Amino acid sequence: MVKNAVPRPLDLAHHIAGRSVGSPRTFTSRNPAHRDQVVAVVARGGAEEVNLAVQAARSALPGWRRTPWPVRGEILLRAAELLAARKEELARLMTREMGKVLTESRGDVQEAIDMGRFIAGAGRRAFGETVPSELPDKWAMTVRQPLGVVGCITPWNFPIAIPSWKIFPAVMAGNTVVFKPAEDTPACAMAFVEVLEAAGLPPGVVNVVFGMGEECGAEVVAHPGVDAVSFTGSVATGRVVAETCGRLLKKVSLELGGKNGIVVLADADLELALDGALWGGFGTSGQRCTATSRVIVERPVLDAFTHAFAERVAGLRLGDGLEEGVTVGPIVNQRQLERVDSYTRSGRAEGARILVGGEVATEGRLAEGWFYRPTVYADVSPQMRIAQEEIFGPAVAVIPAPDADSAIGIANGTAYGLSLSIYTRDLARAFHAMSDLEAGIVYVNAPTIGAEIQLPFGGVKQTGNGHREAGSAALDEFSEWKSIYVDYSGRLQRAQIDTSR
Ligand code: UN1
Repeated sequence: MVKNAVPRPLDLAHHIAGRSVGSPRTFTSRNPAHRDQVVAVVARGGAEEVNLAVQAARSALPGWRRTPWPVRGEILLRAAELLAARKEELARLMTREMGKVLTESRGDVQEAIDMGRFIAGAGRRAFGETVPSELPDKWAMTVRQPLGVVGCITPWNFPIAIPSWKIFPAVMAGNTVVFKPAEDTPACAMAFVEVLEAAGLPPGVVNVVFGMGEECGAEVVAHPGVDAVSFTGSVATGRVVAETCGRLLKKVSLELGGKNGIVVLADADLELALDGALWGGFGTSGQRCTATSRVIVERPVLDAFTHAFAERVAGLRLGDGLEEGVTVGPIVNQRQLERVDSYTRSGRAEGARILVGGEVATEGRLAEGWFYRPTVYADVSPQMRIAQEEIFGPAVAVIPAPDADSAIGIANGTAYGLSLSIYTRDLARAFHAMSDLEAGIVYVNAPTIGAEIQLPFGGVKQTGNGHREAGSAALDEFSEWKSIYVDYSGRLQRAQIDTSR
């Protein structure tokens, strides 16, 4: 093969009970840096394929939940090691399929490796409680139980890491899975499931159905054979998922949008804050739930910060993420590109100044893809739409704050609460912020992105519905507690009654 030749498009069928299942209709996954390059031609599933996948997951359930936890853990550990062995290949596929620069794609695969290694340990550490009973000769304890068949619906922005947050703990806890990945990243999803099966996961434990949200994802959510749903995506879709699950009384965990912000106080190390805002705002082209899309700057340092920030942003290099030296990749698709641009128009109309960027980039080979120039909005007031709504692109709003307290107020003043950060050298201020910032994740002197899998991930307010993924919360999402009492006294003992004095 010629070096750098474009690989042939993959042909992707659904993966049900370990076998390929096609659909009459297909869709394509494209390289966002060169939209004429088709990465995969993919089966487009609906109710029928979802039904097959649910049946396969239900059939696999009794055997899988009886498989001992440590045995399940060993399979997951092997999967993590296989991911590590294939890291470079998977990272390249990811950059081709959704555009993030290669170093970040490697990080995405690494996050899945970390998650696999972490959760595999639960095989021998899935502790319950043993608590003394109030009655003699009676035993009281808890054990974790699987939920049953879990529907996992995942986004395109972390196409291997986010499936790993869900699927690793779901199968660790003894559930079987119907996996509906985002339509922009089917090849990454399939590669992840191939790794799981190569590691020894029995067929039918994880089944993949490809398709569109309304046609396919909605069927997974509503299917009576799906016991619980884990969804990461937009607030609008999350609401629909929650409504359906509410009606059907299914356990549902939602990880939705963010409007994350960095607070820069006057005493901050400005260089450090600039580095943080640049990485937090423009890493993954701003397409992270955790992306820094606001920087709230205390007046005394506003001009110095804004000027230096705009200069650094202008120096970022747009391009194909596989190319050396490129720091910002494309936007995942045309719809998202238009969405980002519509926010620039909105910002302008509301009186923000566009310091750099603010347009689609089309020079040279950039015209082949969906590229948006890294953008800084200045003079942004907290009520503007660009300061309130999730943009999910390479655009950061700089918002002036008269003092430290109002900066915290502005940071908290959105409907979301995923990730917030503060840059300050003042220890007391940092500790106050740790308590006062309304977010599931808080950073001090670090940007809003870069969560590690050993701590719980998730947010407050409209970012979710109170669940967390990964960390010590990983199994909670995918298991239920069963409280068990064993009375070996040989007589009827009445709790609360025979004990009362
Ligand atoms: C996401 O954008 O949905 O904390 C996940 C981070 C990454 C995960 C982001 N580790 O930025």
